Amino acid sequence: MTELILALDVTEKEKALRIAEACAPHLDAIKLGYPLILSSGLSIAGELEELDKPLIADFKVADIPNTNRLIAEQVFDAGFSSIICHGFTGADAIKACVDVAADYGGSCFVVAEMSHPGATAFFHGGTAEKIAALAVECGADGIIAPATRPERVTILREIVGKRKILSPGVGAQGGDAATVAKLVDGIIVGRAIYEAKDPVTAITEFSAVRTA
Ligand code: 3DU
Repeated sequence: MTELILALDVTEKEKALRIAEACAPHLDAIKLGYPLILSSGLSIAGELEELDKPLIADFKVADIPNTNRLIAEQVFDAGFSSIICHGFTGADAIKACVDVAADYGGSCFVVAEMSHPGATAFFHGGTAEKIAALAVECGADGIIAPATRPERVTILREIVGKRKILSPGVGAQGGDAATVAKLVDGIIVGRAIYEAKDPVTAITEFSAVRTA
């Protein structure tokens, strides 16, 4: 089974809450990032709590270990169950997020390779592989890898083994849900759901991956 994670990048709070509630029966987790948090505040996490779905904080944390720790503590105090950090910052910075996640009984995912076209400039040439290995070494729960490049996901899977791979880039960015779902533990879908005329119909189509 592959999890279906909704990327709730909706900057209008009431609309975000409405979509989350309507889609909740068809999803496994909700990922919140800067667009919604900056427009609605961190307290939106508390308002989503009643849906009883894990909340993933996609802040792609990328600072020194102490600042990463302070950010991660805010995230878990707000009610999130997972945090996403960058990995190019190195082992100590990753570890800071992993350690806070463990303290709260949560999880930490490390961005190994991004999904947009420009990501190849820095993530290719061995960097994504190094980050994935570092994520494992630091005890992270998994990595983020691009649905837009299934062949890269396969390479990164070799490195992370049974650790989780969550994969954004399905739908609006061109990634194919069924193809990537076979390779990863969770697909992350945003615009293809929340920009659809009927988000519930849209998410129902993606939710086939949950039973495949
Ligand atoms: O393209 P979508 O609208 O389905 O949204 C994808 C989400 O995943 C969005 O929140 C984006 O910030 C996040 N993401 C990527 O798209 C690619 C990455 O490498 C990492 C995160």
